[in-house]
Amino acid sequence: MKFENLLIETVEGIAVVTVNRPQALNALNQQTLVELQGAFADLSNNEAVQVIILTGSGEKAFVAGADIAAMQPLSALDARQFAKLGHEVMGAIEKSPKPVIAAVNGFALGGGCELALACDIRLASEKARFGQPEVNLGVIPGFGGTQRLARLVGKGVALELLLTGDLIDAAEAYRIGLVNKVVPQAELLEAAKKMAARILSKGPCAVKLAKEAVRNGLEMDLDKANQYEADLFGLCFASSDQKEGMQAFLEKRTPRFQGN
Ligand code: DAK
Repeated sequence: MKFENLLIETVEGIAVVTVNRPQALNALNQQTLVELQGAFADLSNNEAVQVIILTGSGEKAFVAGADIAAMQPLSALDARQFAKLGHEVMGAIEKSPKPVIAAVNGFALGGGCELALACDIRLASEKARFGQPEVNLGVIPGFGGTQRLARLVGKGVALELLLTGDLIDAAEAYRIGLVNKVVPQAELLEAAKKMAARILSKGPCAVKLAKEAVRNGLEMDLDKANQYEADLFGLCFASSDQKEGMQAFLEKRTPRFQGN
């Protein structure tokens, strides 16, 4: 697939996907969403890619939201279709078998914050700003923000952000658990790559199943979720990674995982 609004570079198993519409602070229009959908389908099926980093071009914005100019004239049915496409993209990221790290390099507002929320881990630069300012525009989040934000930071904090539309800085985002780590802007991509490389060195089957266990388990009650975890734990023992990982430990050497 050819991309107009995305840059994708893969080096040593780590794919960096950059949303590249700097003239609109990387806002998500229909085409960008379709491209993200295609990119994540490709990358999720590409065996050469093991970890994905998602970021925005330039120093100002990660993604400043859904594209307001494109949304303004939509009919109710078109808006529903647009929201459906956004949900599909966020779902594709969340369900990707590869870990996805958001490297938030600036404004992550509205749909941009929702995009970061769909990722597995969020690293932020000191310049990052987060918010769900949709209420300023007379709408509510349309790409899962009311749900994923509340699940991540809790109902009260999420509602404060959703009802006031206030923006928060990276330090506050870290304090409320919206981001995992804050680093200087110049070090952001390197920090994301370093974390990706750490994940890449682990047993690939286990990494994939751990993501699956957390994602699906959170939708279940605790008893069912623990049973599900036990099933996936058992499944690890069907992999050569488990044999190699434990053998390497016993032989006091670094494991050589095959990912099967
Ligand atoms: N969409 C389109 N263009 C945008 C944009 C956006 N979200 N954000 C910025 N831009 C454009 C600006 O219009 C401007 O374009 P020009 O005037 O140069 O042509 C350019 O990017 C630079 O922006 P500014 O001149 O405004 O830059 P400043 O530094 O002054 O301000 C800012 C930066 C990020 C504070 C400001 O641009 C801003 O407030 N942007 C809007 C942020 C925002 O409200 N984001 C949330 C968008 S709403 C749904 C589906 C989806 C959604 C909701 C419902 N359904 C279908 C139900 C999702 C909604 C959203 O994400």
